[in-house]
Amino acid sequence: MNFSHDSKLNAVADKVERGERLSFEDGVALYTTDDLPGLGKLADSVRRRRHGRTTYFNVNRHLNPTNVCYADCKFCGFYRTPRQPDAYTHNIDDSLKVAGEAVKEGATELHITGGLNTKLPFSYFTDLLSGLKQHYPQLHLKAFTMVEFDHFAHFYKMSDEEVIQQLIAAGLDSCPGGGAEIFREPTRSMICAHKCDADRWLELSGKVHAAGLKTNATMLYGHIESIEDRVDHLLRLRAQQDLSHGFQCLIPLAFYPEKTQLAHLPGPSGVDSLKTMAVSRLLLDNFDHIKAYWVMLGKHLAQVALHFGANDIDGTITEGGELSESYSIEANNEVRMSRSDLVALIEDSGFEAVERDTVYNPIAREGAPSNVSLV
Ligand code: V47
Repeated sequence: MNFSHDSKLNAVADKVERGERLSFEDGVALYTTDDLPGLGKLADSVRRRRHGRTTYFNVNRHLNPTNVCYADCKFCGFYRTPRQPDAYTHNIDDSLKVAGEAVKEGATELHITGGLNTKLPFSYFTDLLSGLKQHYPQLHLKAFTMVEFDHFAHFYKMSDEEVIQQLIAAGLDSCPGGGAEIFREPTRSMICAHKCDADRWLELSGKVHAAGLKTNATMLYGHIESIEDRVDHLLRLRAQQDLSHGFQCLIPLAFYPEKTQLAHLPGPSGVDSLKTMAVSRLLLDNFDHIKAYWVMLGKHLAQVALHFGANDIDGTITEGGELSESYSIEANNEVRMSRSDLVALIEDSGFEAVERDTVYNPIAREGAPSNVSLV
């Protein structure tokens, strides 16, 4: 193929065309190319081969039962220590209220994650899930990261399998992709020393997949990590997916420095975010979906990201969420899009908007095809 002035990009493009798996060196070559449109075109060709013009979104809501956390991650502006005045833990009734509002708004998914809070018994989490399931059986409960699973197993002295089975019995349907951050050391220990390490995060993902649930994966980029850290991260995810096949999508998360211990850093540029989207699409040949998370990218860059390999834009979110309660890249903390806002955003960038459930089944709303706005 000869569509780029960058000979290294041309060489990778040839491999992509032949359907060959890309290497670590290919990942670095993609990241370091100065041919941004060429990189985007290559990722877009893969995206269109897999998904055509379809871009998925969902109607969801985030619920963070507690912001109390001992992990002290340098990139996090959400967590509080128990004595801080704005530390909180919702009781189950508060959470049920949030779920009730979400259902009224047409949500199909509740995305639940929270801090590692040593004041709560394990029954808090099973009661939360079973209460939600009992009152709102129509809501898919996408809950708890592999870091929370690790905390549950250690803190409540249970085996991983017991944790997984008890949460499933209580109503867990799938898991979000948080806590992956950057796998490679020493970077991981520099930004989140008190979280489980990469091998453990991947091991738990494999165990959840073996129990029959889908999970997501994330990569937090644009802080202190190197290009090599990012490529390593993506290839470890790819290797785990070869083993356990349960990851649905990757969400590259653009670091937002404000109100964190890394507030002196600038965060990633737009070009960096677009490159990350494209490299993720190209390296993760065994992941179906790449998500452009509009909350952290901003609505406008998320639109462009759809041309750089992403085929999903996440959901309506509504207020709340560990990435939105305290801050958002969006001006004046407006972390909410209606269903029709999302459809318009996707269509404006030249794609067909398809509402999905959490596990990527298209949803047809009563009286309207899945790509027609109701709100
Ligand atoms: O693990 C924390 C990241 C993650 C910041 O699975 C930050 O569908 C940017 O995983 N700037 C949690 N990012 C959120 C998450 C997620 C989000 C949306 C969809 C899904 C999904 C998962 O948020 C954390 C961390 O990587 N994060 N602080 C920050 N300052």
